Amino acid sequence: MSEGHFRRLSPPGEAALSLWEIRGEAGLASRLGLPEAFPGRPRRVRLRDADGTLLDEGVLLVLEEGRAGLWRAELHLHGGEGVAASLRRCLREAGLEEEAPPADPDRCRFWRARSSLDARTALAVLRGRVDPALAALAGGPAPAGEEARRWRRRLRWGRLLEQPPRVVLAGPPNAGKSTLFNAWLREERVTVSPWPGTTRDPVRARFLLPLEGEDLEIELVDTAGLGAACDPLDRAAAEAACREIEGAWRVLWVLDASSEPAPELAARVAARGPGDRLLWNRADLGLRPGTPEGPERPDFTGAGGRRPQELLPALEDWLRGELGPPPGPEEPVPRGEDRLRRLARLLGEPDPGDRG
Ligand SMILES: Nc1nc2c(ncn2[C@@H]2O[C@H](COP(=O)(O)OP(=O)(O)OP(=O)(O)O)[C@@H](O)[C@H]2O)c(=O)[nH]1
Ligand SMILES: [Mg+2]
Repeated sequence: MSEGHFRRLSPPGEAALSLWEIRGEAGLASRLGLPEAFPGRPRRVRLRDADGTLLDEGVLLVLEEGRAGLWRAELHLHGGEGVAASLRRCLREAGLEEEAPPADPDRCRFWRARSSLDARTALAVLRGRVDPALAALAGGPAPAGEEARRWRRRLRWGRLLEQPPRVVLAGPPNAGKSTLFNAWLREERVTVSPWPGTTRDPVRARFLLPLEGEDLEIELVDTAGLGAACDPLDRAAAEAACREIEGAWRVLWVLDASSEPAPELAARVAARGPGDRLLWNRADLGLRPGTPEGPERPDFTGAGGRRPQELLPALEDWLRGELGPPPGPEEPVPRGEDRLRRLARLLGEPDPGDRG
C-alpha cells in the first residue's frame, strides 16, 4: 500500500527552482526527515537521503495538517534534473508514489510566458479576471458598437500573444537580409557572405519588441533570396521563402538600394500588403538614380549591415504602429485556444488567422 503521493508542480526542464507537492498521512514529514513547520509558514529545509547525505536545501511549506489525519506540503527545491532524480529516489524509497503533474494549462502558460505582456495577460487569466468577463459576454446580448470593437481588439491581442506575430525578411539574394536579421537579434545567428545564395532554409528566431513600457515577442524569419532560380536547390529554397511570405504577419521586402530588382520581383514588391514595407538596403554603397513613386517607392532607406542603429528604431516603430496600443491592465484578454475560439464565436467571427 502506498505511504503517500508526490507530484511535480512546476514544468520539467532547466530552471532555477522546482516545486513539488507531497501528501500522505500525519507523521509523513518526520518519516521523511523533514522538520516540523506550521501550516502556511515557510521553513528552510535540508533534504537528506536515508544515509544522511545532503541532496539539496530548499523551502518547505505545509499546506494542510490534521484534517482527517492528512498532511500536505509543497517542497521548493533547486530546479536541476539531478535534484529531481535525487528527490524521486528518496520519496520512492520512503514508499511514496509519483502522480502525473497537474494538467493546468493556465498555470503553465504563465510560467512559460516569454514577454511581459504575455506574463501579465496569462496572470490575469490565472487570477480569474478573464473567465467571468467572457461568461458575462456569453450571457448577455451580442455586443455591438464600441463594446464589440473592444472585444475584437482583445481577441486580436489574445491571438498575437498565443502565436507571436511573424515578420518575414524577403527579397533578392545578397540584399543584406541575413545581416539585418543578425543586427535585429543583436546576435550572429546566421551566416552572411558576399556570395548570393548563402541562405537556403528559412531561419526563425524571436526577439522582444519594446511596447509602451512592456514588451511583446516577435518572430523574425530570414529567407533565401528570390531570384532567377536556375538549379533545383535554388528553386526549392525560393519556394520555402514563398511559403514564409504567405504565412507572414508582416513582410519586410529588402532590396539593394543601388540596383534595379528583376521585373517579376519588382511587381511583387509593388503589390505588397498594406501593412508590409519596402526597405532600400545597403544604401551606404549608393542609391540607384531616381526614386520611384507610388508602391515602388521605398518606405525605409538605410544600411542594415553598416548602420543598423539608424534603421532599427524606424523598423520597430513600424511594427508598433501595426500592432496598435497594447491592452490596458484592466482589460480581460482571453488566453488559450479554447477561450479564443469561444470569443470568436461570440463575436460572430470565423476562425483564427490575423493579417488585420
Ligand atoms: N556595404 C554594405 N554591405 C552590406 C550591408 N548589409 C549587408 N552587406 C553585405 O552584403 C553581403 C550580403 O549580405 P547577406 O546578409 O548575406 O545578404 P542576404 O540577402 O542574406 O543574401 P542571401 O542569403 O544570398 O539571399 C555581405 O557581404 C554583407 O556583409 C550594408 O548595409 N552595407
Ligand atoms: Mg541570407
